Amino acid sequence: MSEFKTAQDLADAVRRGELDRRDFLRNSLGLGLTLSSFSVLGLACSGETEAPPPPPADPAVPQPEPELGPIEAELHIYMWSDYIAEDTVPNFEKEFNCKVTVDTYESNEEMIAKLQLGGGGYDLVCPSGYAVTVMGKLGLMEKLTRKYLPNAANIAPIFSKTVFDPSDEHTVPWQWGITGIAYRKDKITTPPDSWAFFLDAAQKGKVTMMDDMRDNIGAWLKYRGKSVNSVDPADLAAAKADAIAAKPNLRAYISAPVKGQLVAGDVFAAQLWNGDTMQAKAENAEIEFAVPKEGAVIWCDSMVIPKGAKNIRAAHEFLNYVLRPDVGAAISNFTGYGSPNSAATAKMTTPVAYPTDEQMKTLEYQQDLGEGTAAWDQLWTDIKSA
Ligand code: N2P
Repeated sequence: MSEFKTAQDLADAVRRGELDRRDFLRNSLGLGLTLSSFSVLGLACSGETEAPPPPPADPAVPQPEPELGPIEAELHIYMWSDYIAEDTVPNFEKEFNCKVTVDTYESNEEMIAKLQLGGGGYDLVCPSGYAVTVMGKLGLMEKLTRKYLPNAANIAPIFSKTVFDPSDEHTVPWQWGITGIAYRKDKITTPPDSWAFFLDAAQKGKVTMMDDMRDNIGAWLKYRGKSVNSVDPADLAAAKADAIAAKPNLRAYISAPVKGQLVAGDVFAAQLWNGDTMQAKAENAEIEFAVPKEGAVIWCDSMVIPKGAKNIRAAHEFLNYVLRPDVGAAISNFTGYGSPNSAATAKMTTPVAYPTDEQMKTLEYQQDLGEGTAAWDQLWTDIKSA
């Protein structure tokens, strides 16, 4: 017999904690309840009657990806300047009925600092490889939902499963390039073939180097045959001495915006990326690009969704859109950089060829400096204030 008239009364008593396990079972049997009735009433069943727990998810078996919901009406992008074709955004806005804003930055450090301050409300940002590692450590990235990126099949294998994103969880590669020297061949008799060019007082006031800690100090490390990722105090001291020795010759520390000064002839040579150099050359055919014999930085920038982004579906649609062969080709035709998208490269008028193994011997990808970052930050402050 049961002290309770109905199964619901019994369930309520259990929820109030008024019954121990023996009383619960006795009363349930008295009411003629079966095992399945317990779950209908929302009661857990314990002891001999307990069902085995579900097996833990096997990490080797991919879990289903989340549904993202419909595309939002807006998208906010934060990226390097002059890094997208003029019609990429307007065409996307029209096709997807989504309003896009694009803000620009001139260095990875500037972008990361803004995200760390919680600023911007951005849905996509464009870090270089080492900066993806930094962003990962700082918890600044959302995971991609790859089922919304079918066009990722167009990405060349060399730009997939990279050291900075081994499972392709966070990044879609954007453009790759090299940091070398842009120069006016009509103003400089011998093409610059060494970073020593910036130490030559004959260039005083007519040359610039980049306002970018990694590229600038990296160049001086290369000059002395060291890695662009060195954190060795002796290597850094030598780089500092060279950077300070070059400083009286420099008109400014300036990155992408130097293009106008090269075109106008106010600057004869500038440390610059290859693609930006090609953009300047499109306006003045006297501009050429050189890679110093000691070597240089090669990089690949990627798009990632920053933590807390609001327009996640729109971000995925934009990434999938730029991965179309014709859209990717138009972007690289404008920027002058290499496309990591093989289907896009095949459609380009003058594709930028990835360096040969021989050329790669002097080129180097940047890595996160880890605990050495503080020493580099200090070095850069010392150089700029010297
Ligand atoms: C954009 C160049 C960005 C390249 N103008 C930096 N990795």
